[in-house]
Amino acid sequence: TTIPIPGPPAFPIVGNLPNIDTETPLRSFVHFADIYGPIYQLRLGANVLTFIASQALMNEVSDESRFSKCVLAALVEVRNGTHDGLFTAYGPEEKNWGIAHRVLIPAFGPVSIRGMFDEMHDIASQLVLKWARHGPDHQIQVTDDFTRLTLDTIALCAMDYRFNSYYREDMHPFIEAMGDFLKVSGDRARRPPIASFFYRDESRKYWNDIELLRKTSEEVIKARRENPTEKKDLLNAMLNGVDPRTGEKLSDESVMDNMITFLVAGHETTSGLLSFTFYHMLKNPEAYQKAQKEVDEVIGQNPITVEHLSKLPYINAVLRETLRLNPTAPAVGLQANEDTTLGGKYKLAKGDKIVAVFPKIHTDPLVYGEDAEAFRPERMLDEEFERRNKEFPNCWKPFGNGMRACIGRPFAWQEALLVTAMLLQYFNFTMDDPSYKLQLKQTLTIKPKGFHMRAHLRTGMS
Ligand code: MNH
Repeated sequence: TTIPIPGPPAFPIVGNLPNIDTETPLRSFVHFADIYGPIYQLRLGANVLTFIASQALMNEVSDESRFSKCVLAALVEVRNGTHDGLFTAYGPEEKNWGIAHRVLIPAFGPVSIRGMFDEMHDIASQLVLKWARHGPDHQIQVTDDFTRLTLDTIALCAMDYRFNSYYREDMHPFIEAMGDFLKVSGDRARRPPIASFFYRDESRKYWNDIELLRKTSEEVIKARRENPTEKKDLLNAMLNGVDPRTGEKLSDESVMDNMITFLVAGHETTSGLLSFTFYHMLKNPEAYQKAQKEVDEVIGQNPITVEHLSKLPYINAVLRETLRLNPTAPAVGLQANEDTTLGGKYKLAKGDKIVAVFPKIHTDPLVYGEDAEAFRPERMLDEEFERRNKEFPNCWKPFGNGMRACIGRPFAWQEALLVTAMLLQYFNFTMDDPSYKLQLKQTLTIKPKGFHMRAHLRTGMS
């Protein structure tokens, strides 16, 4: 026997839209889980969505024979700029997804990512210099400076392009256009299509921004074709790679779609991860001290190398614990492949849409116990991490699932380890406002809002 999925009553026409916090929808999704439990339903516009908020249900929807990724809400709008690029493709039924996936998997493999270490280090050094020169009286805009870092890093590593974000106050026109494009994509997703009539100016700028993103990408491709290099970057992989299955190469359109995709998918999430990492370390001095001690013992005052990165188990655990509590891509969309039953008693029809709410799944008390809400990196050290993942499969999913999981994970991990270690090596950080209370800023991703810190150069590191 099946029972109906619970949820708040819907208003006529608008459904549950009035129940949703417009600035931070995630807050409402967490709130409803607290009221209705690990599964509930909301009607948002034309969509009826089933939200899941426990490890058991996450484990069930991770079965790729029963469920697959669904492009939902803001992602549908982002498709206006990235089409069937990896992140916004509907799935293997779009041929370009398969070609790009197979060509790019090796390009994001451990060997290629290690080869990007020097360029990652180049940008990280620019950040260190900036904070060192500004000195301890400077109030650091944490997420802004980490966003400069992640954007400059992905652009340099992916296509040998320098935004030079640390050498300008404003943002590069490409970054400006991308930021506005993402913001408006989110806004568009939150209103009915009919409203577009009232947003003509916004709409004109939106499509112009997309045009600018595509024109710039086209120029980068053209420049590379005119001046070919042997560099093993993502652009060369995309231009020269041949799909082993079909024997086809990526079309120029597909290269452009994926170039924009890497910049979109590859910067906010990692920037948010670094921001939350420093927030948690400053709120948890014991964890901060252990992390700094690890850096001092493993690297000391020597220049950091790629070999050091695999010898930082505690910082590795800090990053995992940060993404557990603050998964910067906080939710993903799924759909049922066939009519099915979820959790043994909730009926879903083929095509029914599901939203996995990671902050709740990641704090399931059945998995993480009494202190599930606490920041305790020790629980994420390899041995316990692996034991838990065996006992509770799919309990930690900040990079998504299966064949649609994050292709950039090794890239993000190397970058986050390098930057965290280097910053701890060079500086002592303090919270700008010790009474700061975490608030989220939500776009496609989440970041800590209004989080500032100060950087004091450590002795011997000037
Ligand atoms: Mn990333 C997919 C999280 C860094 C490129 N990424 C995903 C998904 C999650 C995710 C979750 C699955 C989305 C979905 O199911 O709809 N990604 C992250 C996090 C970080 C991150 C938490 C950093 C921390 N991602 C990066 C970086 C890049 C990147 C860096 C690029 C260099 N991510 C992608 C791409 C996809 C993706 C591309 C889509 C893969 C596919 O579906 O084929």
